[in-house]
Amino acid sequence: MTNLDTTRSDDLFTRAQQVIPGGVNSPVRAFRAVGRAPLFIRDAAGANLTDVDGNRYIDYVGSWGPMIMGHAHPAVIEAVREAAIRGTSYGAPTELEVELANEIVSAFPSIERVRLTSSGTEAAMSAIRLARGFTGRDRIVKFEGCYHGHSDGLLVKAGSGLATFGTPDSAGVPADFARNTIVVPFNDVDTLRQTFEEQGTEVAGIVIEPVAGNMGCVPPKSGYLKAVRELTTRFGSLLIFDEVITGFRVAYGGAQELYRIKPDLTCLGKIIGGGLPVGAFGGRADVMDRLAPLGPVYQAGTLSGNPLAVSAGLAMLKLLRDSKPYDELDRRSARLEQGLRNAASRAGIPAVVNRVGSMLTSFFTKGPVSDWSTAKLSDTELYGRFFRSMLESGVYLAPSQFECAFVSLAHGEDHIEKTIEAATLAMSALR
Ligand code: KE4
Repeated sequence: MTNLDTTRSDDLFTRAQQVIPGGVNSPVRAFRAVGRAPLFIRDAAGANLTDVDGNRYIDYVGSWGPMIMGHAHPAVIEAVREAAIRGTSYGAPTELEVELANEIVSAFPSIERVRLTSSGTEAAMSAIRLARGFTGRDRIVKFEGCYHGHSDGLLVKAGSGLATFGTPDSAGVPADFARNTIVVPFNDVDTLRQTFEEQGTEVAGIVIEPVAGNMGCVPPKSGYLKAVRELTTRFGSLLIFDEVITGFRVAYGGAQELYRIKPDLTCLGKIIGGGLPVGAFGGRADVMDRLAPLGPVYQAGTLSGNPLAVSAGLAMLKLLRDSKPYDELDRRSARLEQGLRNAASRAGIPAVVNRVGSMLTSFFTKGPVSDWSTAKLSDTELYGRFFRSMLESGVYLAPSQFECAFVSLAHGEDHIEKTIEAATLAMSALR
């Protein structure tokens, strides 16, 4: 039952499904995890989205992370407009790319060289190829519940026994491609240590979301990232931080600044493109300089460093560098976290809220949620009901229990309080 008029969205969805698989260009957008048809968006500004039926929402998806300063920020829009007038792509180096590379290098001391791509998937895929090329080893370690884009070798789930070779987690991924990916639980030092004792000298690298965002928000346990760093150093494997979400999100220098860990390689995306298609990977010069055209590891991209995406990204990073909004983002997000927690306990609904900075998730389970095995105990049907009720109240959350809500600097006190009110109403209706 809904009192939202979504006539035009529904019509567009019917039409979209005739020509686009599932009617969407990325699966999570289909709203299948939350039991209703997706909304088609007309425009966005600040903290708000407006759908094609004119319904307005407080948006906590923020394009899955890039919109940390709010949608359609004037500085970003102006930068893109100015760049577009000079042409949309040259397929040749530009001064802007040097500027953005310098901005990233100065924000991330572990990054001495950086290469831009057009997506986070490309960044992670390329960083792994580079780790393999640099070490001459084939195996990669990834963590259950962490996501690094959709390259074949990363669409892998844990093998039959713990720390054994992975098996494909998608049709179309040959078993052979999965064989070199070892999948172990996140936040479990003992299993990781055992894995390295057994096969550490075969491991080219570990790829990890330092704060997991793709099983919902799951912070690293105290000392965990330090143990991961020590193990990779001891066995000569590279440590790859996938900071596509956390880069410039949880701190200007990402999770590696927050937790004081120096990875060998870092993947970036989302915020560094200001909402335009972008990714990046960077790190130690002795590793990065193995990339073509200097070295034997090939990697390329027609639109890598595209002037529009780079202009948007530069404008975004300058906004963040000059305003350093992280304390304010943390304050507002803490208020939201507390409000969500109070709403659940008042309604007697088992829920736990995990938060790092301005990324947070309410898990409908009694918790704690510290890895995929505990995250997946969440009541996804209840989350679906909560999502739909929040939508009716004008709040647009991530259409999946296993994603994050993102607070932007455009989410003022009024937005946060309205969200808490809506959550209190929604939770009480869940009983
Ligand atoms: P893209 O290829 O989607 O730009 O980035 C892949 C990626 C890599 N690493 C991390 C940590 C990521 O979170 C992502 C993509 N994130 C998802 C949402 N959690 C994008 C949303 C979608 O798939 O539609």
